[in-house]
Order: sequence, then C-alpha cells, then structure tokens
Amino acid sequence: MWVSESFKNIASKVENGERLSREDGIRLLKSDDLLTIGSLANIVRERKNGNKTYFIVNRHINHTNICINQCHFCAFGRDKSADGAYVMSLDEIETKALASDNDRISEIHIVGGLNPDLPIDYYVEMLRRVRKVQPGAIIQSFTAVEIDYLAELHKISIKEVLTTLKEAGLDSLPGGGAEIFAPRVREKICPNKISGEKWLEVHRCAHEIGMQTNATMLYGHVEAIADRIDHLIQLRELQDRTDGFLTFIPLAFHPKNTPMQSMGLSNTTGYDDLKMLAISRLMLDNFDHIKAFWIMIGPKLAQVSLSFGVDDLDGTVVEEKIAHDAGAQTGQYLSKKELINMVKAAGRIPIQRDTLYKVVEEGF
Ligand code: V47
Repeated sequence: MWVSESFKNIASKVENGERLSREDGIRLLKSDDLLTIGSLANIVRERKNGNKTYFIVNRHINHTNICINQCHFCAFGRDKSADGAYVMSLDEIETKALASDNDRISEIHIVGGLNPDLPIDYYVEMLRRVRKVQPGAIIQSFTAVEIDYLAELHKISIKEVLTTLKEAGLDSLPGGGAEIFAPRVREKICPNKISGEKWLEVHRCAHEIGMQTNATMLYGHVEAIADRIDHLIQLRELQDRTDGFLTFIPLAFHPKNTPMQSMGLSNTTGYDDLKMLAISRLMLDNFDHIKAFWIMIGPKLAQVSLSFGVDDLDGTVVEEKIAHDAGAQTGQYLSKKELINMVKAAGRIPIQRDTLYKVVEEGF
C-alpha cells in the first residue's frame, strides 16, 4: 500500500500490529488524508474480522426522559414538569419488548434519564418482565450513569446494583454516558454527570462480575483533538486490564434542540465521522469490534464505513428518541433484509449476531 512520507511510521506500526501512541492518534486526527487513514483501518478491520460484517436484530426502548442531570448536549432529558416528560409503565415496556416484526429479536436495549421517582424495584421488575416475554434475547440495558444513580439513590454499592440487576435478567451494559472523559470538557457539556473515572469504574465493576459491556464517545462538540484520543486511550487501558469491552461506538453530536445549539455548533461532517471511526479502529487495538450506529450518521455513510474500519452495523433499532429529539433525520428502523442488502452491496459478508457476537444466522 502506498502511503505518504508523513504516515510511513504509523503505517509500518499498523502493518506489524504494533500499538499506536497518543502522538500517532493526534497526528491521524489532524490529517485530512482520509483515504490513507481508512486504508490503514481497513487492514486492522480485515485482520480482526476478515470480510465479515456483523449486524443485530434489536430493539431500543427509552423508558423515561425525566432526568436530573440536564446535560447541555442533550435534547432528550427534561424536567418532571416540562412538556413531553414521560415515564413508561411496566406494561408499556413489556408490550414494546414483545412487539417485533418477523425478524427474531436478539437484543433489547433500554436506557433512560435519571428519574428520582424510579427506584431499583422498577428496574428489577422491568427486567423480569422483559426476560419473560423475550427469553431468547440478551438484555443490554442501563448506562453506567444510571447504574451509579441507583447506587446513590439507595445508598448501596455499584456492585450491589449490578448484581441485583443481573439476577433479575440484565446481561450487559450499553456504552452510553461516556461522552468525553476530559474533566474540562465534561464541566462544560455535562457538569452534573458522573466523572469519566466513575464511568470507567462502573464498567470495571461490571467486567469483574462477568458482564461484558460496550463503550462510546460523544464527539463533534467542544472537545479538542487530544481529548478524543485521550478518551480512546483510557478505554484501551481498561480493556488491557479487564478484556470486558465488546465493541466501541463513536457517537456524532447532534446540536438541534439542545442547550448547546445556541453556541452555533454544526452537525459533524461525513469526513469527520469516517475519520473518527477509522481512527477508533486504529487506536483500539484490543477491541474486537468497531460499530457504526447508522441512526447517528445515516445508513449510507454507515455502509461506506465498512471500508473504513467498521465491522458492525447497529441494528434494526425500531424506535429511537435520543438522537431524534436532537434533530436526527434518519429513520428509526431498518429491516433485517435492508441491513443484509447494505452489507452485501459493500462487498462484505453479513453475519447476524447477538450482543455477545455469537452467530445467530449466516449464509444469506
Ligand atoms: O449517552 C445524547 C448520546 C448516548 C446526544 O452501546 C447524543 O451499543 C448525539 O449510548 N447528539 C445514548 N448523541 C446512546 C448510546 C448508544 C447508542 C447506540 C448503541 C449503543 C451501544 C449505545 O447518546 C448518550 C450520549 O452520549 N447523546 N444526546 C446528541 N444531542
């Protein structure tokens, strides 16, 4: 592969399977040479996952938008008394978990706001009911932020919350709430949210009790280039210790309807999205998978990202409120057939997986 003089050293590290440094990451992110970055990421992608592209038949449920955190980047969370504030009843959640089309559901993804009126019993009962109506699905629910809040609310440890929820049916934690770990940026965009250290601690605790989890990063707001790379390196360091992360999903900031809209921030560009996915693939050498959440970047760019380091498309989704409240123009559902067609048209082999990357179906 031809690479420009400035990337020779990074390219040789990638070809030899050597770890990239913080400086390498910053150099890549500062560069506009998207095709070289993408080609390097593709080497790692194919080394780890060959020509396979994973996808999942899943369903998102957002049980409440009432949230005491009031993050400035969020258009979803609101005050209890605000217009449009809601809490789903357990019956409603059960109905949503049950309702699916003919595609077999492998994963239920439930996340919501920090609602002081919802005690841990609500979550326990929710998990029991979802488990009962979808016994074959993996329940990947509640962000580290929600887990920590339940610990605070009931004055119990994070491990106790995780163990209680695990006994009720929780299998795995999604990657939300990580945002950007840099304290200086967190202070600006989500001053009331748990720290990056606490987010990492919750995931470490989950890994210690045998739960595998996901990781995310919210980018494209007021963070600096180095903040993105430092975030990836902190995830990489925890993964070195626990090996508990399944996949990494960069999330593109949507400013519409958020308190940060008044700062005049634009949506991320396709160029930035592809570069972020590719550099995530290059920096996170100990993560098996990099996932594109098509809801945030659009199905077409998500498809192209399969040549830029991504090996996984999330998912059928069905209903999504967090990005859509913030102006996402995408649909909320892709059928299994549409996902398969997207993957095949990109020259890859579609593999239907479950949350833990076990094959559900292949040979499409
Ligand atoms: O934590 C909130 C982000 C996350 C906005 O683990 C926003 O597989 C963009 O974490 N613009 C929730 N993003 C969603 C999430 C997720 C999604 C898909 C898959 C997985 C997984 C996790 O959404 C929040 C926050 O980082 N978010 N507001 C916004 N205005």
